[in-house]
Amino acid sequence: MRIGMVCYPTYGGSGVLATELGQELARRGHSVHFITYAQPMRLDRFQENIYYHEVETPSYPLLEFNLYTLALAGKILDVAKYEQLDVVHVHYAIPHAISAHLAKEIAAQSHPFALVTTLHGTDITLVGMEPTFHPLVKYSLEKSDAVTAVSRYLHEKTRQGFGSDLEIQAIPNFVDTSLYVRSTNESLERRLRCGDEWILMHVSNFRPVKRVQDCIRILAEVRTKLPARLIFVGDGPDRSEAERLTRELGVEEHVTFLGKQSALPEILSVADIFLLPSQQESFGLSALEAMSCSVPVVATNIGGIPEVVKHDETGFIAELGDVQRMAKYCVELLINPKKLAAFRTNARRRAVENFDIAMIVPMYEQLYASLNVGPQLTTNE
Ligand code: GMT
Repeated sequence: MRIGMVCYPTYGGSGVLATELGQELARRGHSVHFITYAQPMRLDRFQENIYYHEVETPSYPLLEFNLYTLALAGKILDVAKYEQLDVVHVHYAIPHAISAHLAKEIAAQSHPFALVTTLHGTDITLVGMEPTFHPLVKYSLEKSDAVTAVSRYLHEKTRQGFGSDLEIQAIPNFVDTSLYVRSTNESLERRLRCGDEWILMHVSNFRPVKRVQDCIRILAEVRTKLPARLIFVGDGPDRSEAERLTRELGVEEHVTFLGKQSALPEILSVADIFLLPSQQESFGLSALEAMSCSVPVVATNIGGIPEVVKHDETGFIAELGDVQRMAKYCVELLINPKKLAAFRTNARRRAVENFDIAMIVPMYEQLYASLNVGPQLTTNE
């Protein structure tokens, strides 16, 4: 099949997921055309069957505001026509689903394609609920040929917020468990771990919903019992406040900010516990990637997290903001080597058995095939 993949390239899990999906579809022989405003973060090597089309937004003195939504529609139209796309698969509804719908309408007679929209989280739970956007999102979901959500939680939330008659398929996020696997890297270990400190880790884009400050409070609490270090991977709006809080709590010597990094499996392999104290999380892809590297997760009982992290088995789940309890769970694991080892094994097993890329990507292939598009339609043109 010829698939157009539309996503946010640089920021967050929806772009990561779209890129990994596109790469796996390309390995399976499909042609995948990424259509977005910058090179997707994890699309950093040449791969057969992968193409990238950059969306450029024209500027003109009259156009005070960026017209990305329209520029994207125009680009989708162009790629659909010249690359004869069978499917355009958009990730994160706003504004991608609207742009793709507009392109689909214009292309309806000359080069029809199917539109698949995958919902990731705040496109439904936060931004999509804005009164200005809500009717647009609802309309674009109704007009998509298929809508998927990355968890059962998000599936339910979407039906509650946008209509119980909407047909939505829950297809969980996935991880390449052959890439995300625990490895030993002694020099990295030496650089990241100081002495006998346990390592807590958090990976995110530091948006307020991630509550990175809670990670620091958890560290401070754990340190009253055990030597521990917190390693942050990623960057974003709350980083400065996080740095300030480390100083306020007197733990600045025990917190490392690595910033944005691409060698995630190696870095995750150094962690003893992954922290995800989020306020909103439709799935928690970063937790899954950690679990795949045999790292147990301590997280909040929020959104789709319990679908990923099994309480008292692959990690622990606590109420939002309950820093004391999350710290207690960390200590409980760290002082009990047998339990920590068992949780590590369970975490890895859960990732492999339930969320491996080889199990989930065929679900998308089946979905595309069910839309009656593909080579059999294009041969008559
Ligand atoms: O919805 C967002 O806030 C953005 C989105 C993203 O692109 O980072 O994150 C969501 O999608 C991820 C991939 O499906 C999920 O793992 C995250 O849980 C989800 N984030 C939220 O729901 C806050």
